[in-house]
This record gives sequence, C-alpha cells and structure tokens, in this order.
Amino acid sequence: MTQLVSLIGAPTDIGAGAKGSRMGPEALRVADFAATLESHGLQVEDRGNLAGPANPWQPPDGGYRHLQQVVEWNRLVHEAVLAELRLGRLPILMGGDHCLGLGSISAVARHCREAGKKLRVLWLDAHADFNTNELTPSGNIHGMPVACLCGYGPKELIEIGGQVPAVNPKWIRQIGIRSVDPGEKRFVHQVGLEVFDMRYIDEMGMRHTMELALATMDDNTHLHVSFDVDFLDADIAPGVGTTVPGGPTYREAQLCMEMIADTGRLASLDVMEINPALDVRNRTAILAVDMIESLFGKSTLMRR
Ligand code: 6HN
Ligand code: MN
Ligand code: MN
Ligand code: MN
Repeated sequence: MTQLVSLIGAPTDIGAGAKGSRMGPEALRVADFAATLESHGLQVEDRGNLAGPANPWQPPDGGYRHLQQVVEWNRLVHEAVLAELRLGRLPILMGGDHCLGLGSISAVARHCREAGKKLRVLWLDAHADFNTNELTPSGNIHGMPVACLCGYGPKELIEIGGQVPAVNPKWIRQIGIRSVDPGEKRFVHQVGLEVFDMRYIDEMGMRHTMELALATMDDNTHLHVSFDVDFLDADIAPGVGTTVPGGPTYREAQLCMEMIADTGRLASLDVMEINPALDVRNRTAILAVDMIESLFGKSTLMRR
C-alpha cells in the first residue's frame, strides 16, 4: 500500500533563543525533501506553510518567552497534524523550533486515543527539553515541550491536546541527550523519563540502544519520531541554534534511522530546529533529508 505523506511547514523560531529556524521548512524544500521521499515510493503532498504570529523578540515574562505566540503556533500545528492523521496520512512537521513538538505530539496522542492505538515517542535530541518556567535558564519554550506533553507547564499550552497530560512519560524514549540543565536533570529523574544519553550510546553502542528504545512495541503501536536536528554531531550538522559537541556520528545516526525504519511502525515525524542562517551551503537540511530517507527505508545494506 502506498504511504501517503503530508508535509506541513511551520516557519517560526518563536520558542528558540536564536532567530532563523523560521527558514527551516524552506531549507528542506530547497533540499528536495518531497521529491526525495517520492523516489522511495511515497506519495507526498506539501500542504504549504502554517501562518502564525510573527516573532516579537521579547525577553522572558514569568519564565516564558513569547508564551501567547507559542500557544497560537502550537494550536495551528495541533489542528494541522490531527487533520492529516484523520485522513489516514503520515504527517511530517517541518519546523520551526522544537516548541512545536507539543502541538504535533499532542495531536498524535489524540489520534491514538480516537483510533485505540498505543503511542511510542522517540525524542532524538541533544537536549531533554524538560524545563519548566522555574527551571529554565533561558525562558525559551523550545526547552520545555516534553515537560508540557507530560502535563508540566502553563495551562494554555498543556491543554491543547484536549487531555492533561497529553502523553504518559512511559511512552517516551529520549536518545542522544548530552545537554541538560541542573534542575531539569533532577526533574527528568523524578518523572522517570527513559533517557539513552550519549554516555550510554558510547558504552553500549547505537544498536543496543535502539533495540531497547524500540522494544515492547506491537502491531497496534503508532511510532512518532521527533527529530531535533541538533541530535546529530555538531561537526556534521552546524545549522542549528543550539549545537552541542559529541553527538551521534553520520553512521551512528544512520543506524538509528534504519532500525526505526525496520520496525515498519513510523506513523508521524517532526523535523525541527534547522537554522539556515547558521548553516553552510544548506548542509544541515541536506543531511536531514538524507537521514529521513533512511527513516523511510532507504538502505545501504547489500544483504536482503
Ligand atoms: N532545543 N536547555 C536549554 C534551554 O534553554 O532550556 C536549551 C534548550 C534547547 C531546546 O534544542 O529544542
Ligand atoms: Mn491513523
Ligand atoms: Mn529539542
Ligand atoms: Mn535540541
């Protein structure tokens, strides 16, 4: 059966600390995202860009920067992603900064409730994105979406999914983590998030990591991948606002994507935080498209 994919552009950096990820969707289009997916047998519709509020570039207020605009953008993303899922299509959110993972994943969780599916979220990121307004060093809401999904955050944001919490922390696996703020780290432990940090990947290898992260899924599981491109090592993916050294290499990241593809369960995706203003010759968007090809089953394997 041909897989029907919908691309949704969310051109905003409303939750970020650097301007530029608002150009992420266009960078992916310039890197031939849609045509590349079609070359792997998918049928792709680019739905164009959502139109949310401009970035007023204000300092934090009550521990949040741009809360009202973040809420508006996330409502738009939630509606757009939910509409595609209800059509039986696989939505790919092209960010935009990672605060929009809240709108996207809350829509996926709502769809899973409607459809009686189990949800598994893989959060590929250098960061845990588990801050609150009290823990955050920056006020940037792209550091908070996982906490919001788990019910910790401002009412207007956590209620977007129609149920609080939108997601049970037990459904989430974080991979590639290597930059967590001190209070955030305590909170991650307190809530019991399952984190495969870089030390774990160094010691155990990507293969073992992914075997565990993908374990206990079944035929009824909807697998969502939230891919913050700063997951990748900063040497290969410079075009992000919050680079952290020591991430997965090209091959480790490919293996991660290929093992996800092998499950056959991928049902929705976020591609977040590409910042063309910080990039070199669109390298990071091109790399992201390459990784996503593997996520959809392009294989370098000779054996079948
Ligand atoms: N991201 N932990 C830092 C903060 O400001 O809360 C960085 C967050 C980065 C978020 O990359 O999606
Ligand atoms: Mn469905
Ligand atoms: Mn992130
Ligand atoms: Mn990140």
